[in-house]
Amino acid sequence: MIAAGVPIEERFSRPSVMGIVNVTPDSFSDGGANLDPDDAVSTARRMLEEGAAIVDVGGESTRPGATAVSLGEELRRVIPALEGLAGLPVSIDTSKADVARRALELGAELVNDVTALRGDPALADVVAESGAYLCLVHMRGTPRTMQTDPRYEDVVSEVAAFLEERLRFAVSAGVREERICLDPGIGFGKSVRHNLELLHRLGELATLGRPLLVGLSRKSVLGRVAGDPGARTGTAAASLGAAVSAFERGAWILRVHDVRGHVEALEVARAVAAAAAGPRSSFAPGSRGVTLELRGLEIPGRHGVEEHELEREQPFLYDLWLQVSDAALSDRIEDAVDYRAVAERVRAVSAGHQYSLLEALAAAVADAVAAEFPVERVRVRVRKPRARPAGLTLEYSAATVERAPGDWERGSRPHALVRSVQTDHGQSPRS
Ligand code: HH2
Repeated sequence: MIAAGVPIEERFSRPSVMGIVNVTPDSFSDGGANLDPDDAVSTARRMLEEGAAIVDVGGESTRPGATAVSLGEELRRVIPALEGLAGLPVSIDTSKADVARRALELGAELVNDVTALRGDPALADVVAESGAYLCLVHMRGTPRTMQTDPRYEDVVSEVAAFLEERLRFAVSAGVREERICLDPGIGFGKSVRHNLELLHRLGELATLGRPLLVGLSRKSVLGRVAGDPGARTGTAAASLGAAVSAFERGAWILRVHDVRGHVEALEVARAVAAAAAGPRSSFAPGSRGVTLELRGLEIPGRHGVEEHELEREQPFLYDLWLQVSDAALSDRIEDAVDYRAVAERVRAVSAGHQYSLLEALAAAVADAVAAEFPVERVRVRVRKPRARPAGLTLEYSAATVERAPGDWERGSRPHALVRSVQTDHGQSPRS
């Protein structure tokens, strides 16, 4: 089931729903409901019919206070369900390498690890070797202890620093960055206030540059906000409100129990966002045609706001995604977009003007490609790899712009993304 080479943001359109199937006796909300593999399989199939993009099968509860289950017991729970779901889009919610390995062999395409590769030293290799998608989750402590007086100086920057460190770790272990999503871990070692603040400032986590998966569904924070200080769960209605709020703040995938309601609520939220923003991305599964990629096209240029940048060339890296129509599948270069001509056009745009802003440079390239090549849509990312703003170390700064032919006349605007800022003190200031 693993879609080779497709970045996670192309595999899952935004927003996507992940249905929760806990093959456990003790999960905080659906414990026992899907312990029988036949029940798990029919719940999962129903969720997929209702519009879930994937179902997350788990054999170990991670609710506060839960005790760990043995490898044998976890395998006994999930394997029959995974066998019954062969050929369908499945994620495995586990921290154990052996469970993940078996699940991937049975067709799972994503490993959802609430320990963010800290639980089992062998898991990183299993994910890297399989090419599976990976979700890295923030958790303070272990499920048994995590809700005992959790404290943070600034929960958002601490969660961001943790996720950034785990992202680097996963990449250094061989997992491709484009296959990873990040999750703030709602309820994993956080008070009600921490959870709400994380949700409110979710956009700051989006600056890490990876899609965000968020699990709020039926969690106790919702019941507590609704007025019951001892609540262990929240309602389905509260979950929908929270999911829409998370989507509006940047969430990409929502992990939920009540699929149909979430799909409907998020569809409305998506339509509202699309109406506000004008023409939007159609780089999504299900869109017709083919996406061509040119990655890391290096062209030196004199762009920037500092004087030395205008005087001396520095490298700029261009990534282009070109959505072309089925007509380009005739296997004749005359019908297709010729990479060489596109690369030459990018070089000419760069040479033709000195741009102060990466956004302007990316927009100029995107406008030129959308106007002059037979594309349905183009996304251009321009990266400046060696910038050192105010003495800080920056892995790169980048601007991403999408255009369809004629978009610029309708006034669509570029958006910029600045990622992985590290000070000399190793902290991560976020804008
Ligand atoms: N929450 C739970 C379990 N897995 N995975 C991700 N990525 N994000 C989450 O927020 C998350 C998760 C806990 O919820 P649930 O699976 O419903 O309950 P339990 O752990 O008791 O089985």
